Amino acid sequence: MALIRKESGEVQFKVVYCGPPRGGKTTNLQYIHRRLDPRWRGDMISVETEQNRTISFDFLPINSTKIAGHEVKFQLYTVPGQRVMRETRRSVLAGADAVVFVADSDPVRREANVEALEDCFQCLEENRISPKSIPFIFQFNKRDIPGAIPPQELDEMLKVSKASFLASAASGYQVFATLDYVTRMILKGFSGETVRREGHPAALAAKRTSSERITATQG
Ligand SMILES: Nc1nc2c(ncn2[C@@H]2O[C@H](COP(=O)(O)OP(=O)(O)OP(=O)(O)O)[C@@H](O)[C@H]2O)c(=O)[nH]1
Ligand SMILES: [Mg+2]
Repeated sequence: MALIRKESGEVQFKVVYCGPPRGGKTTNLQYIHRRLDPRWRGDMISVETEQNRTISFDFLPINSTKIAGHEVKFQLYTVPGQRVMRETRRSVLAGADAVVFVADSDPVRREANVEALEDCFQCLEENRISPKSIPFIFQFNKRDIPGAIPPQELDEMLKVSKASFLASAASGYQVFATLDYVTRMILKGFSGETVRREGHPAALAAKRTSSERITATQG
């Protein structure tokens, strides 16, 4: 649920990237961090093992513009995909305003996708969040893999009835499109009206990326 800071009028929304182990959740946030101008984002915090596995979560705060007099911030989180990290997944999903489910298009990951989706739904319900009550967006990642699972099959397997994003997070393809969409869905629900495209940092970054005027930023 959106956190509204009364003193500053700031509104924070929590977006959680879920999905099977090694599906590309962290890669999504790393790309956003690299490409977004530091004025629009904070530092990324990751807790990893030596093998780059997320053992706790990744966290990346990004800023938006003022909406209806409120300073809007999005807090992006990833859950750790490993089966044994379920308790952490449940904690990270507490208070989620939206979920991006990063499915793995690798043909050998069919079962892992289904298992992760069921786990994600259960974790939300244990936090008293109905998956239908929040924006729940599907990103089919790793489309660059030879023999990638056809999108229609992923739709059926994961019972996806809405639009999904075909992405390659490793190259950044559709990473900002996914983020842009999910933040718009949140804001639509919040303000009751569609946000003007010009004022939205994710949209701005995506525009710059497509015209190749953005340069990678570190920090
Ligand atoms: N080929 C390909 N590889 C990718 C893509 N996205 C991510 N990867 C690779 O997949 C591996 C796992 O990516 P991560 O982002 O760490 O996956 P994760 O979902 O955060 O994994 P956990 O934290 O263990 O749950 C890494 O080696 C990435 O480079 C993609 O679009 N295509
Ligand atoms: Mg990770």
